[in-house]
Amino acid sequence: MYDRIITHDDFDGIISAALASNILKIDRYEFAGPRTISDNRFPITESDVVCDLPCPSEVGLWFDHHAGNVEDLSYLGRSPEDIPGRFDTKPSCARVVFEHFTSEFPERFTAMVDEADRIDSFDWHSIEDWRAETPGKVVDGAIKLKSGERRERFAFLARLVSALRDGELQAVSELAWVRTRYDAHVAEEISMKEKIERDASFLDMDTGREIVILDRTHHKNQDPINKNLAYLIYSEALAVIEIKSRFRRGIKTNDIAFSMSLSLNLNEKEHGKDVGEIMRRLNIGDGHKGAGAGTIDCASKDAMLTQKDRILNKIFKYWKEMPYEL
Ligand SMILES: [Mn+2]
Repeated sequence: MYDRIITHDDFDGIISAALASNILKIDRYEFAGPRTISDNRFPITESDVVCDLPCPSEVGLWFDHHAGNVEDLSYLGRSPEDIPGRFDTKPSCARVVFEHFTSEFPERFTAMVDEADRIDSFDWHSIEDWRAETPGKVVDGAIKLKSGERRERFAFLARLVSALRDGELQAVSELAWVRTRYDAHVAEEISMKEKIERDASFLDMDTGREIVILDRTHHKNQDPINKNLAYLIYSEALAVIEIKSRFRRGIKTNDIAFSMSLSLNLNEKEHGKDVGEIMRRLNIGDGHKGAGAGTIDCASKDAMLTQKDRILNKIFKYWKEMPYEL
């Protein structure tokens, strides 16, 4: 009935595919990011199962947990009830697939779904907890590896789905072909950390060094970094802001993007800091309590430099108005 699984190319997508593959006996997999699906760049038919991605116009089964995707459907006059499969606002799509077929899964899938919940919702108690090496995080790191060819990565992901469909998460995390990619990912993080160290600063008025600022706008090529790695250098900081130039067709523009997130160490506290609220007050973007982003278009480089300072000063002002302890 269904002959192909199309899934998000992240940990949650991979676990979702392993679950669906186990139950539906499908062994053809394709991987995509959300934009590829919403831009209709990937032909999908009624014989496809789609996981952890926006809902295509035609689909066999659709499994997802992103509230934003249901909102997009509603603009088209569609609702999840009319689409075969299941939608639920769970911490992971893997959880949605698991609950849909629940009693039919072998016990070993429980650990995978628990890990998908934590990894997909970034649900860590502290920085230490986030950094602790677990089987799930080894597999996640192997998926996140940036270097290498696309084709090679997709072949790895397909092999990974099959391995997780048939074996324990722990055993899969110990396979040499998984471990090699994980080790390369760890090396990439070390070089990201060095880049972060070079770009990091604090505002003059931020005497308590609460917000790490990673200004990457002076770089010609802004290779991706994981801004959370800043907490490994500034473990006492409460938030990180990354500022990047926006590119259009490979060309750097004067438009800039801010992304901000709270330290995981704040998860242990009752506090009033809210990044989404800061972005909304600035009227440049949106987000939730723990993370948010915004963009601002600038007519010239001078305008960009002025706006950047203005926005940073305002962020700091709004930040200080929010209580640290409730
Ligand atoms: Mn997901």
